[in-house]
Parts: sequence; structure tokens; C-alpha cells
Amino acid sequence: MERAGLSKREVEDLLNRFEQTNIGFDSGKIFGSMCTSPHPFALEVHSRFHESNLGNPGLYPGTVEMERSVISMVGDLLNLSEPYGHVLSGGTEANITAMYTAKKRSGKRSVLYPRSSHFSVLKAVRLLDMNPIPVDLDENFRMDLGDLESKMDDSLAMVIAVAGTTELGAVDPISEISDIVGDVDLHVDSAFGGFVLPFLEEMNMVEGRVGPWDFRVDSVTTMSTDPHKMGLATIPSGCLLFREPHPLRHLAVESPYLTSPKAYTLAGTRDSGAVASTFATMKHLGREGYCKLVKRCMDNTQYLGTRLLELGLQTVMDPVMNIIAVHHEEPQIVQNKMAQRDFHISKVCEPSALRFVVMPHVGSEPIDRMIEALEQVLKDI
Ligand code: 0PR
Repeated sequence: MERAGLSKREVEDLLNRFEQTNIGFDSGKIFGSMCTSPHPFALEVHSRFHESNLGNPGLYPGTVEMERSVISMVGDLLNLSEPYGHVLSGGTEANITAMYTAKKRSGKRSVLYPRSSHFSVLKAVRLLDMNPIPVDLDENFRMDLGDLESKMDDSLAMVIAVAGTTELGAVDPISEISDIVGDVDLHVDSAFGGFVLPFLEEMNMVEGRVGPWDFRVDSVTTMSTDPHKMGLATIPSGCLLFREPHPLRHLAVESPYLTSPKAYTLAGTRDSGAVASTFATMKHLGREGYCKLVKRCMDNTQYLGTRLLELGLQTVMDPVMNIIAVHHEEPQIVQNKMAQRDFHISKVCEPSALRFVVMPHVGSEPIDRMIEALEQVLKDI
């Protein structure tokens, strides 16, 4: 560190250099991210509330109220009229927290999860010293019910299902899973789907393809949903919702020298600007705003699907959400060669495929430019 600080101008020069090496969403080059540019209002609100740290809630009753309101609005999206929970740093912290409460509540260690689960489940398994039992997928890349049934036993703390898988956007059959799990805690990871599926349902765009996937299903005990993905809030914003308040007591730790007697989240000091930004964005966009956003992403997903088909690439599954994957034998090579051309796509390992997430920053022009590059890359390999 310098002894005498640099002038702001000098630091600006450094920042500019770093900024130039980063890839912005507005470049139209990012096709493999589940995040996007936050709503401009979200950014503005974030910086206004950045110091109202919910790690010390007694000082910030206004931000506490915004957090309650966010949990209640997300509860409304996920069909739970009286939700409990918090705004956390994202889907990883939400999954870890849900699994921790299930382990504490049950006194058991095993967790069943589909092979399509996000890797944060494995992080949680390691941190919490749990026993991981992966469940196979069926031909539609959803949790296989027969395999689930055969793996149920008395050692289970939790079953995890996914409503919107990271790689393909598949939605597990939550009602059918619920019939099998009995009174074992059932967590639905809708980190991505939570801000997509409610609006697809509202626009009748998934009728007959996706059954009830949220708290409408009685045995769902917890759900996670990230406003910092399709919710257009700033990072870090991920919600964990509990159907009942009592599991929260397993999280409670005495915090005697702070303004509230107990703390309930893994993080101490919390970036609560994101809580305010989430509140403001949800209030401002409303259901109509999110429906428009999701419709636009789905239209662009369809357009991308058509363009990929023109290149002779076959989709792995008909997209339910704004994620599309096409079969390819060498996705890593294609991904690397596309990156050399400054287009950032992603891949699926099983089945071997190229993956594209059609976030709000992915419009038809970026799609056309990316397809042009992809056509060249496919010719070259
Ligand atoms: N659960 C599911 C179903 C997810 O898709 C993700 C994230 C998580 C949990 C974890 O959420 P956090 O990353 O908020 O903790 N899926 C994305 C992924 O791993 C995260 C991401 C976002 C990756 C933006 C890249 C990126 O540019 O692909």
C-alpha cells in the first residue's frame, strides 16, 4: 500500500484500466450468465441505503421493514401468504441455510438431491458434514421418481428439488416428489426460476408442462429465490423463505452487544443496499413489469433456438425458461474458441452441450453477432 495516498485522478486511471478488462453485460457478449445489469433504479437505491446494515437491525427499522416486505412479496410470487425468512447473499447462502436448519431440526445427516442440482448443494454438504445422495434424472432431465423412491430411508434430513435447473432450466415434478418424501423437509431451489416461473404461469406459457412447483405443494418447507438474477435487483440479493417460523430458532445466535438480542443469518454485517434495491425494483416493476421482461426473454430464447437450428444444432430439451442448450461433442473447445472471439457462452457436461442463458441483456442483435461468430467457430473445428 502507498504511504501517501494517490490522488483521485490517479486512482481513476487505475480503475479505468481495470474496468476496461471487465466484460460488461451491455457489451452484448455475455451469453452464459444468470445475472444481468440491474435496473437503473435498483442501482440508485442500493447506494442510497448501502450503510443500513441489517447485521445491526435495531439501528435501521426502515430497512428491516423493507426486508419483511421483500419476503412477503416473494412469498406472494411463491404462493405462501405468511412467509418467514431473510434476504441473504444469494442462492448459495440460501441452500446452505436451508440444509443447516433441516439437519438441526431432524438430527439426521443425509440429503437427497437431483444430479441437476447447483454445486452450492455440494458446498453445503461439505460444510455441514452431511451425507450426499444424488438422485438420477429421467429422460426429461427432471428428478427420476423411481430412483428417488428407491433411495428414501430413515437417515434423511432433507430432500432438495430444483425449479429451474442451472444448466437447462428444467423443473422437477414437485407434487410427485412431495407424495414420496412424506414428512422429510422438502427444499425447492428456485434461485433462477423464482423470478421466471410465476410470470410464465401468469401468461399461460407453461400450461401442461410445469405442475405446481412452489408452496402450493403442501410438503414444501423452504424455498430459495434470487432477486439478483431475473429480479433485476443488485447483487447480493437472495431470498430464503420458510413455511413455518420454528426452524428459524435453529439459526438463532445470541448477539448481546448489538441492537437485537439474536442474529439469524450466516453473515454478520450484511449488504443491505441490495435489500432496498430489491424492494424498490419489485415495487416499481410489479407483476406487469416482470411479465413483460420474461416475455421478451422467452421471445429471444425462441429466436436464438431458430438461429441455432439453422446452424444444424439440436436442442437438448424444448426450453421451459430462458435457458437453451444444444448438443455438441466438444463444448469446451467451442467455448474457448468463442471466448477468443470475445463471446462468452457456457457448456453442459451431461449431456455434452453448449448452453446459452437469454438474460434481458441478450437481444436479437447480440444474438445475430454471436451466431455469426459461432458459425465460423463451428466451421473451423
Ligand atoms: N441454485 C441454482 C439453481 C443456481 O442456478 C445458482 C446459481 C445457485 C443456486 C447459487 O446462487 P448464487 O450464485 O447466487 O449463490 N447459478 C449461477 C451459476 O452457477 C450463478 C452465476 C451467476 C454464475 C452469474 C455466473 C454468472 O455470471 O451458473
